Amino acid sequence: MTAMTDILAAAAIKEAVEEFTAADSFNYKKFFELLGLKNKSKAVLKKVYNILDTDQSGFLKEVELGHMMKGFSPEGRSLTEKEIKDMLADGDKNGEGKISLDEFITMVSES
Ligand SMILES: [Ca+2]
Repeated sequence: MTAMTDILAAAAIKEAVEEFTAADSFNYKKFFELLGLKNKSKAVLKKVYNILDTDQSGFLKEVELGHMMKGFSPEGRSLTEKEIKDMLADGDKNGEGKISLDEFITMVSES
């Protein structure tokens, strides 16, 4: 199984996770930027997405979005309800309540 540290620099993951330790401080655009996701290929972003999609449903649901930071590092905290809602409000373009791979790639490209 692929680990995030096989895809992204461990130092970048550490920096990104440490940036948002305070509740309600999470900003996915800045988080993705710090992780260095923006210049990654779609194939690499798909690998990242598949790791975050823990139940392999093909979508990132609220519970998986809540574990966004934990998905990158065990040091990451759970996101708050507000942070999850804010991320969905921005990233869930078709309003189905979950993030598809295409929406995730768009979120990264807009970061
Ligand atoms: Ca899922």
